[in-house]
Amino acid sequence: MSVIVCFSYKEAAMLQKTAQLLAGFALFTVVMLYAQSAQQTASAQTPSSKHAVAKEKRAAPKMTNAQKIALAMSAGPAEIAKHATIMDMTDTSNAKPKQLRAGTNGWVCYALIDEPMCLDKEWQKWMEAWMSKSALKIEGTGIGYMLRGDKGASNTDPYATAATADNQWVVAPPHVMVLYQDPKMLDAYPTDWKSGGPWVMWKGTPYAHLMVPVSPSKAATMSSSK
Ligand SMILES: [Cu+2]
Repeated sequence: MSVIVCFSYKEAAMLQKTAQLLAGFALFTVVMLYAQSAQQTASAQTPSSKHAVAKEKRAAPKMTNAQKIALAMSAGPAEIAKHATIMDMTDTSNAKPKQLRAGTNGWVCYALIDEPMCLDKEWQKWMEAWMSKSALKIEGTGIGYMLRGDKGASNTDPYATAATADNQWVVAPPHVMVLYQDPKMLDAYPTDWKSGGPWVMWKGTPYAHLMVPVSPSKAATMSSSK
């Protein structure tokens, strides 16, 4: 009896152990299945986010240096652009423009998507000051060319990146830009861009300049209301 008891006790203990083991195994299995499904979910997400990144890269224009140089040169008169230094500013996430070609005439043409420009020395100083939001001292007349027009800017806020209800968003036609050593010269012109004639952009800021449309076919337009 004692043996039997002992046996059955042992048996019971074994059964208990087995049950514990089974329960433990079941729990282990559940945990493993859960982990596996979580892993599958994660791996299911990985390719799609990779895909999104690839898509984004595809959307950004992949230009050769020759295309960037052609873009930059299209902003100015051929005789000026031909001998100008070319700077790459197609990658707006990269704050530092990269030189693509050295020039000989003191002009710099910038490869900017949808708004290339060719700038003389005074305008280059202007560009540096504007980009670094620093003071600017104009020491002579400055001429800049944007013969392809631009993709839009606020007429009042030099750092606006999109149209708002009251920032006078202007998409300019092909134009020449003028800087005066004496900024009071700008007072002779209106700030109204709708007449088709020259107007002052960013009046009252250190970066105020004259915009002179050179294309009669396209008047300056405004993409926001009024
Ligand atoms: Cu301009």
